[in-house]
Amino acid sequence: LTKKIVLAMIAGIAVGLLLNFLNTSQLLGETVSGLINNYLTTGLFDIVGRIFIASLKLMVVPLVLVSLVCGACALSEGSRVGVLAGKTLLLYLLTTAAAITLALVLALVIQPGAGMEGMASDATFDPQPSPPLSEVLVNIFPTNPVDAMAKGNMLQIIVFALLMGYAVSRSGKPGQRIAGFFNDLNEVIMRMVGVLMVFAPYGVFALLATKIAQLGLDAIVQLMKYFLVVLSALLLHAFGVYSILLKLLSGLSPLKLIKKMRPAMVFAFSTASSAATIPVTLQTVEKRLGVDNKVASFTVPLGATINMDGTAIMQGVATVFISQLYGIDIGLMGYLTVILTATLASIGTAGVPGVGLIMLAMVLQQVGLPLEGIAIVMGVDRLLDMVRTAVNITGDSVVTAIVAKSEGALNVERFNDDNYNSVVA
Ligand code: DAS
Repeated sequence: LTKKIVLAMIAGIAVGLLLNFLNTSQLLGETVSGLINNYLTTGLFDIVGRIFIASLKLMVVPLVLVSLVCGACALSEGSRVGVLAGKTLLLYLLTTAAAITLALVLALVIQPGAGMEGMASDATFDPQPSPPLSEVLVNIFPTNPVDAMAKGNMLQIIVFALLMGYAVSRSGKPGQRIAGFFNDLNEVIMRMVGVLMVFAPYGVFALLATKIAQLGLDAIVQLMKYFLVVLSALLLHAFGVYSILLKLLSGLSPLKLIKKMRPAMVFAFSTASSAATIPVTLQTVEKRLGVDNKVASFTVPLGATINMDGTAIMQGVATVFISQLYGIDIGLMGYLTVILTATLASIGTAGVPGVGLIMLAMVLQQVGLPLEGIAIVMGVDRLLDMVRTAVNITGDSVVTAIVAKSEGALNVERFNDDNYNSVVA
């Protein structure tokens, strides 16, 4: 299945570029291009792509709730929830802070916005209101679990599932019956995810063909320097920082992790949504990296929601780029504020497409930079969103492996076993 998914990704990008070329070059004339656009790009491919994302999102809430109740129940037997949560949160925040620092340094050295002041003139942007931090913290606690599930409020579902799992493990016989029920239900839900994965190659192909056909590459040409600085920071972080961290803190092989996480990375790239990719990330870290469910069921949904290193990288570069465009130097204190704001801002926003830009508005506001700058970077943001979402979930899986190994909840043989390559059971 993995080979098919990677092939589907490549085919999707190729077809997308072809459709974009046919559309912009009008090689086949106005009418034929119009037909292709209506019946393929915004027709069949768009429909298949949207159905694919919907099918993934369908499984997120039931999977996160059930697997986290099972995980919390197993964990609290060993009364390790607190230690596990502490380690996970600390690593998530540290990796995000490291990501944005790397991005700021790279952008300050390469100066992507220098000499491009002209672009700053006619940009306009009306910001979405961003919630104050206090609101974000209060909002983590659900007032109604059904409402939290209906809205897919991941942090609230995590809090409720942790509480329920803990209570189940402390309820004697009734608790054992409930734990048994949730464990069985978890098996069934994982199987449902497996069934949906069969359609994945078609979904990945359609999603990418539509996106690339509509995006095209001209926006990148205009913002080439900005695009390349973000891209190189993402790659440096994913293959450099994560590799060092994994090796240092767990002794595990970074190459094996990256190779085994490919399906989840392709899903994240195609959907540009960490939340929608949760079912695949969860399955991949459990079935391929050998991480025990009691750890993965906690660290993966949490990571998809609060750990967005790729997003923090885009924000770091975009802040420097915009400050250069407008000739405003925010100084060292400004950059320290950016690191703090972007790291904390990533906690309050879900992993869905484009959330990075909303958070960018929050960061720019904090340091007094004009939000109009967002309108300039928006053109290439869709493509960068796909890459940074893949980095986001890679960060989730690295921290998951480190924490699992430190908790003795990682099957090292399976992690090192190259043959174990099934994405789903
Ligand atoms: N697309 C977001 C995610 O799902 C990241 C972003 O918008 O920056 O992680």
